[in-house]
Amino acid sequence: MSQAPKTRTVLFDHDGGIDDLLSLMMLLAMPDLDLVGIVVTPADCFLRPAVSASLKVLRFFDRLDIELCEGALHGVNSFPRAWRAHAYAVDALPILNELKAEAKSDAPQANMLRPGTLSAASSEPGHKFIARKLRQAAEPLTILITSPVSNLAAVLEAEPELAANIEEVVWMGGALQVPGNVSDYEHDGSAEWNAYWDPPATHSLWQSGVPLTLFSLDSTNNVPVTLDFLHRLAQQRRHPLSDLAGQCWALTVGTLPAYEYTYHMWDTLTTGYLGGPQFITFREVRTEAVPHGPSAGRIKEVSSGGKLVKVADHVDVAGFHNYLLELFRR
Ligand code: AGV
Ligand code: CA
Repeated sequence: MSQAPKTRTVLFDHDGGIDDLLSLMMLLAMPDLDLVGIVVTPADCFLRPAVSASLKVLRFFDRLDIELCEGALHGVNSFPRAWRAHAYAVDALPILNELKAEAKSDAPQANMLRPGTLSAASSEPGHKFIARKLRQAAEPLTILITSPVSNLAAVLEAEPELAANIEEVVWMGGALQVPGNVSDYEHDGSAEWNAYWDPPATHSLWQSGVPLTLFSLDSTNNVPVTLDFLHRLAQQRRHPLSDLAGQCWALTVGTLPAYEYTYHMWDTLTTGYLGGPQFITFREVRTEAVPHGPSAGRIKEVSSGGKLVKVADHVDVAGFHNYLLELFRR
């Protein structure tokens, strides 16, 4: 429980949800972390506003030098369209649309941020980008995935030897001892959405040798977005990053009761592990991923065989909240 955060070089694959964009802010605020690339996967988002919002977050941190690519692979089970639309609101937040004097920036992506010219920074498809970054890596990379795993699964299917250049895959996905969050025709509800978008890709990643740390719903169920936390964040909104984060979380408060009433810190807990591992305990578990059928996307514990993964278990919620509040004061 007491290890200090490691210095890491990180590739981030996210899918443009509100907590994905909050995760991007966290990574950019973490001192001991080198973010070397971003892929925006068209899963729980519409790609154009999600890419645009991501670039605006990079601009907010004056980090438009970080390469960003679009995911080109698609899963078989589309996310609910109302969820996919969340990035439009983040993209429209005034705090991300203030063209400050330094927008003269000669960074290559700066012109992408003017109305009417919004597009991705690079035309390289996300999975090719990840493969290239792994091939070129001088030291093993951490791959943080807060979206489905389609890109990494494709990379490792094509070039399994690249697994040697991965220090750790940290993924928000799955539900082991708790119900899933998918509610869909022809499905039994045992899967979590990131695993369900592309069950064959999830299954494929499970056949690979990469070290995997999993933030399933078992751990993220501990961290609903509470009004008490949002109130504390509001008290420090003189810090622009706290103001921005608070506005993003405020968008989640009205989440449709027809699905699940509460928005959780799914991706932000997962991302927080990179900077504050001391707030989380883990257990080692053998697991399998179901590729097809009524339990498609389910990740289940098995007593023998399967893939040995490190699964987040208990969360020191108060400690994690304090850590987030401190991070957003930067
Ligand atoms: O299943 C959690 C994943 C996380 O990566 N996403 C949201 C997070 O980005 C899907 C999801 C589950 N419930 C949702 C989701 C909800 N109520 N709104 C939006 N997305
Ligand atoms: Ca996500």
